[in-house]
Amino acid sequence: MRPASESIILIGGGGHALVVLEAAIESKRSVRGFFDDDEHAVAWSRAQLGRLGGLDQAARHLAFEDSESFAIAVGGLELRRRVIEAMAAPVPPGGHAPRAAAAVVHPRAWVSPSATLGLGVYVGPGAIVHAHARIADHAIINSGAIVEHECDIGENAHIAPGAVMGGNVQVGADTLVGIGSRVLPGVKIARRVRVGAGATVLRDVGEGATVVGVPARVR
Ligand code: JB2
Repeated sequence: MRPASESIILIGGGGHALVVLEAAIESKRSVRGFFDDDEHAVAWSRAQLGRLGGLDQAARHLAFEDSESFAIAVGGLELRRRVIEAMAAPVPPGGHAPRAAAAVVHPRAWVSPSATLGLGVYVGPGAIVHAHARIADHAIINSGAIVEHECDIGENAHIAPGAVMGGNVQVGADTLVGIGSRVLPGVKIARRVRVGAGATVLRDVGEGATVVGVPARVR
């Protein structure tokens, strides 16, 4: 059980950080600050959250800070992957492994009690994660997305706002399922795929492909 006093820091200070910040605050979490290379990032200019340093400094900070967990709060999947790797890097002398990443779930999301959420997952307002769905570490289930029963969403995948995954859909690691797209029940989407906004995916999609349109075709 996480101590009530534990605060989290956000790694990233742009638009995605704003939504993670608000979800954290709405769910009564304390957010101490953010890391971003841009001193004037919107987490500071719009939300007055304090900047703690550049992105490269986050892992070192966490290695020497006992009371803080973290959430990756950049939206770009390649940059998110780089942060995941930085957090898993060897611990500096005298430091310790970072605390486990914090899942941030907006209180207006609905997550089935039989679903499982990994570390560092973000679930936005209006999202539904239904029965026995599995959401792997650091995945994003963004505002209003629907992840139906028994879906399997991979590590660092992003189900964008309003996207709908039918039952038993599989989405691989580092895959982006774009805004408002639809994936039919049972379809398997591999790793590092891009599904374009508004696409309707009827068939399985292979690793690294980009698919667009209705019905979705490889581009
Ligand atoms: O290559 C990079 C880099 N790219 C962006 N290296 C480093 N060190 N930092 C980078 N950044 C930082 O991430 C920028 O300084 C910026 O503060 C932040 C990205 O902010 P932005 O608002 O552009 O995007 P985001 O990643 O927070 O959110 C994106 O993804 C969300 C899921 C946007 O497309 C949002 O609209 C979207 N909802």
